[in-house]
Amino acid sequence: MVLQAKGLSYRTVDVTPGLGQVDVFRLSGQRQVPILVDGETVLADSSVIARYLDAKQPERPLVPVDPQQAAQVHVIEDWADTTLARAGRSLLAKSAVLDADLRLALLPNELPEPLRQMIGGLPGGWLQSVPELISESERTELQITLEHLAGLVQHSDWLVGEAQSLADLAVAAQLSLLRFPASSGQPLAGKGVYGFSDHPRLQPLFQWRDRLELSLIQQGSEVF
Ligand SMILES: N[C@@H](CCC(=O)N[C@@H](CS)C(=O)NCC(=O)O)C(=O)O
Repeated sequence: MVLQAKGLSYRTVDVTPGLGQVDVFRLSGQRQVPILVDGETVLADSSVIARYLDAKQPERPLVPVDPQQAAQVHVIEDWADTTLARAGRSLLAKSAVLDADLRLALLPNELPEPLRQMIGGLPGGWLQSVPELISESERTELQITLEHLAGLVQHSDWLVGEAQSLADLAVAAQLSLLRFPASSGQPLAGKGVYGFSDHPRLQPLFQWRDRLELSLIQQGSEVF
């Protein structure tokens, strides 16, 4: 999203969990994605990558010059990368356990059919006993915060100030765990965490995320 926002040309490489992470480790010394490879420079961690790209391509700054706004962007980005990311991952994992359709949609396309059928057919009763990874109060807090954000984006397209910032991209990216965007393609698009993805008060937030994605495609086509 940052590369698109910056109008920088890039190539993405999908990483298969497990084996594919060996290459990630060899390149970056750690196993998580995303990593950025820019010539001799290899960077891990989305925040580090975003700041590197912002410095490399100062047009359309993602961290505002105004120190007060820059601080707001930092706080929102950090919340999105930690609290929202953790909650999103936990809720999605639990939903995938309970919902065979979602579970199948999340599987890589190249997975052999017999394995796909086995994973899709795991018995619901046994799976129901998988514990919640976040507490009920964390879930409620998340719902309240997301409703605040939904209210905010009904008044402005940007979470901070009068321009797109890293805050918008960080929140939009993590919202994908709760309701997959059109760019996820079929069969994932529109699926997500039951209770969030379909919550009426959160729809303005997902619609904002969808608008943002579309505008990023436009910005990405204006490569510098
Ligand atoms: N703080 C990191 C978190 C990266 C992260 O959580 N990556 C996940 C996928 S979104 C991952 O690679 N998980 C595989 C693993 O931990 O082995 C960032 O913002 O880039």
